[in-house]
Amino acid sequence: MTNTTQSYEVVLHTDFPDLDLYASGKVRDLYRVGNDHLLLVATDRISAFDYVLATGIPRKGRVLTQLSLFWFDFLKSIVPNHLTTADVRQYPQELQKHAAQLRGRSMLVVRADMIAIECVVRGYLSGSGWKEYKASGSVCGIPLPAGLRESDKLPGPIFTPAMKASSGHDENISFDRMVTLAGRELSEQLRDLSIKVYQSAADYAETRGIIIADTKFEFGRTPGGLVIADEVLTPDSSRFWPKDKYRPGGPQDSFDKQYVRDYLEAIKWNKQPPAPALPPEVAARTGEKYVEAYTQLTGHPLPA
Ligand code: Q0T
Repeated sequence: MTNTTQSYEVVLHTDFPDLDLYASGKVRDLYRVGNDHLLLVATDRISAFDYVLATGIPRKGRVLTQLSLFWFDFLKSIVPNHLTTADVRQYPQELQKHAAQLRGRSMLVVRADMIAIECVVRGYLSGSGWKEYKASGSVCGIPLPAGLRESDKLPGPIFTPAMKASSGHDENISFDRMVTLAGRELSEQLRDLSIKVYQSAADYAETRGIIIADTKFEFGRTPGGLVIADEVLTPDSSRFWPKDKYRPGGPQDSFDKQYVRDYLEAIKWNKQPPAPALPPEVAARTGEKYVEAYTQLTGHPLPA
């Protein structure tokens, strides 16, 4: 058997000195393009236990971008999105000099007025939802049946909005609180749309052997109306669980970050900055898991 090792350029930081940085997240950078557009660039950065690690994950930015593009297309009859194009040849002239850096990992999107509430949908009981349920029997004010176990499937998907708190962490809020902040009509529209989008994606993913336990959507207003923005239904915005390993009654392994978490636990990192580097084989195997998530969900190899 021949064993070849492909090497990939890993991008930790984008470098576009001539562009205006609009916003920068843990793993993505947004640049202003003209008045009405933004360039969303997914790096190969990875976060674990709330910190961005010192090592990048080969092909991660490409997987997250291509997966978002897959879902935008899959969901287009349910919800309009912010995508203008991901074909670099169609980007404005001023971006062409960066074509090599942008190909596969970027999207040109319409600039939106973002709604400052994260639209979270949960189909399974995990993370902060499980914590809240254990303490109160409900999640974001939604009462749930007694006797549920960690990672159990809920009777139906629930909408559990959240907001960035001053700590930088997300804080779950009740639907009533969302109504106070965003108004009843918009809140009901976002709730109903979020649940429809989750249901349609989760039903599809299950046929491909992946459980989407929960996910977070972000919406914005554009001159053309309400759109789903940001990245959608990626491993960074969702919990993906391999269906064949699903065992309710405890936490589930993460489809994509498990090698990283296991390594960080093994070296007993105290989870305070600076975040450590990863051994090259942990980074490489994690990259393979991201690619596997893409291939399993879409049924296609990751575009070269
Ligand atoms: C946004 C206007 O984390 C974020 O960005 C990090 C790079 C979230 N974020 C999104 C926007 C978008 C999008 N997507 C848009 N289409 N229009 N703002 C800003 N921050």
